[in-house]
Amino acid sequence: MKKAFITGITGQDGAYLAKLLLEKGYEVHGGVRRISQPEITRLTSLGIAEDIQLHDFDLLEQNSMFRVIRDVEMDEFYNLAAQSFVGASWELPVYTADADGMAVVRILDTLRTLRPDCRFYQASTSEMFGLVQEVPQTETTRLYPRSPYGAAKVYGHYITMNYRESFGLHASSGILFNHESPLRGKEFVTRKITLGLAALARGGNAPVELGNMDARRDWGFAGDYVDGMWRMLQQDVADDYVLATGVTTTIRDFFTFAAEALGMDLDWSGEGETETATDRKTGKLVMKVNPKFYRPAEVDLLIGNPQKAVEKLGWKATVNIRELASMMALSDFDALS
Ligand code: NAP
Ligand code: G4F
Repeated sequence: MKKAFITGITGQDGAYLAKLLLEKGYEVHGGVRRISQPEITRLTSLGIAEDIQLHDFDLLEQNSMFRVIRDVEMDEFYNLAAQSFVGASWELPVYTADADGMAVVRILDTLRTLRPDCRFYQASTSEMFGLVQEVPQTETTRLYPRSPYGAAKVYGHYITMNYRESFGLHASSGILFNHESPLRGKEFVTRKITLGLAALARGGNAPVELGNMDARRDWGFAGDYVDGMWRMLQQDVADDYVLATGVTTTIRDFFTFAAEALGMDLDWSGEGETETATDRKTGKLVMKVNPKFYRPAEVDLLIGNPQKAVEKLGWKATVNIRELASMMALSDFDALS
């Protein structure tokens, strides 16, 4: 039986990956940070909380890495933990650099010392492309991060390549474009939209307040993307791969798809800070712009080319943007019954 260790197991991707690995017969271990009450609701909602062995682990604490790598004797190490909210990274730039950048070398160097044959996955991100230098983005597109989060992740990405090339570690980076699900954190724009619309559909009156409606993202379903992570670690030779759908959508269109799934018929008006959406059926204001959600620097367009992953990993996104918006909106609507 193979053993896997997942940092960030309490997060969206950690929960889906843990479920996938359990289904494949792995013994699954995960790292949780020492807070008064570990948040394991995602593991509970997938029905796997009892099947996982949890260990104290903090990205900022080298000793916790030493202990888990020595004690768990894992075959595969998935580094999914991070300060993952781009918007917060301008307020927490040093913490973000430490958690999303420096922590990666802490893990890699401990693996190199204690467990050099363990396979390693790094959660790299399309946010590294930032002010995009090529459309669509591939594994070789020049990086131009636009946030402290993106800059920290660039370090994590390059140090993963560096340990592969310097010490022969089986270390791969997945450059994953945005992926969402009903388990997505509530501050990310897709989930914020589906939660807000579900509350409106249940009789609420508070419009969803959003920032930049023109940004475009390549959104897929998280369940597909964790399968891609696992596939990367099954290759004989470690490498880096883009996982994406190849389709890009504005925030406005995602909002429209989610609203339609809940039976709304939107009337859009205004632009920029005066943009609003009203549901023609009820006359309710359902969206207004609040400039407090604008970012100091924006990533305007992300669209990935997953060809390498399709050809080498046999990976493919299976959920399109309308299906994703509908899945999330209906899940939030049902949860409010
Ligand atoms: P998420 O839901 O925000 O989960 C983040 C996880 O990291 C949580 O389990 C959190 O634990 C843990 N964590 C945060 N700080 C920690 C610390 N100091 N020590 C130990 N654990 C810590 O993120 P996600 O969406 O699953 O994303 C997984 C990874 O992929 C992240 O590295 C993210 O940056 C990257 N990524 C995500 C996407 C995407 O679209 N989802 C795309 C590209 C890359 P708590 O439960 O204690 O908060
Ligand atoms: O949902 P978001 O916060 O995701 P973002 O910034 O793209 O980051 C996510 O994807 C990255 C992969 O590219 C991951 F690495 C990262 O960990 C995270 O999972 O924002 C998406 C877009 C942005 O352009 C933002 O300006 O939505 C825009 N937006 C507009 N109004 C908003 C809002 N974003 C948030 N969170 N909240 C708003 O009210």
